[in-house]
Amino acid sequence: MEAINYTINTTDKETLAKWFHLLTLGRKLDEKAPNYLKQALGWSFHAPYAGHDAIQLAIGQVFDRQTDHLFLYYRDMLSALSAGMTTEEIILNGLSKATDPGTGGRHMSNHFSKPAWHIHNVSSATGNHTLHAVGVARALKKYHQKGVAISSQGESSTSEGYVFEAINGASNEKLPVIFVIQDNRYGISVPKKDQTANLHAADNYSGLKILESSIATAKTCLIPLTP
Ligand SMILES: Cc1ncc(C[n+]2csc(CCOP(=O)(O)OP(=O)(O)O)c2C)c(N)n1
Ligand SMILES: [Mg+2]
Repeated sequence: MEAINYTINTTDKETLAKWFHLLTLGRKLDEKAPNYLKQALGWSFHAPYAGHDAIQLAIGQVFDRQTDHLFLYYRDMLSALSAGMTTEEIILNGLSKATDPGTGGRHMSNHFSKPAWHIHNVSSATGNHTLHAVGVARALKKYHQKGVAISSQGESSTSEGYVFEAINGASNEKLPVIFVIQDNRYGISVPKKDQTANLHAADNYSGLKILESSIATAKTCLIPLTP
């Protein structure tokens, strides 16, 4: 995966228009989703992504559905749209319809998935899909496949023991996996300082070997938000 530095001056208008479309479309759906919930039409819960826009746009844009594997968390609505899922597909999941491309309406809302495109179903145990991503990355390496696994989560879920298992295992076996940690300073209602030892959750893993570049990536993914 190539690192490219985009600026407003060097990015072509077509690309900027595509991103602007995704950013505005995503916010519309982010605001609409809780109304389905209030109208009792579905959407078992909604955790808005507003404020996570930049990193989520980027996650979807770097994802290559031919080679990569994407593991999103419940707040990743724009990541799903940016990766190419349609609003209709997301609403079909939210309203538990049989034509939901992920699970045929069996999973909770905001469990964004489309297995045909390698956007995988994840567990509702928060952060647990880090292990799934590492497993897929292990297979990519073993069978000499191109591509990477991209796993996304919030900062507080990195406190879970299985997240350590995943990151430690990926480090030990040098696996092609990117852990994106979206830091909004809260684990739902718990402030970050009560949940994680370091200011940047990624720093809790800084002793692991060969992880420097991943941690740098995670740090650039940290976005300051005003609560
Ligand atoms: C194992 C487990 N424990 C608790 C929960 C309930 N829960 C869901 S999200 C969440 C907080 C996660 O915070 P963070 O990882 O920072 O993500 P954010 O919602 O802030 O983006 C909790 C405690 C859960 N889903 N799974
Ligand atoms: Mg958080």
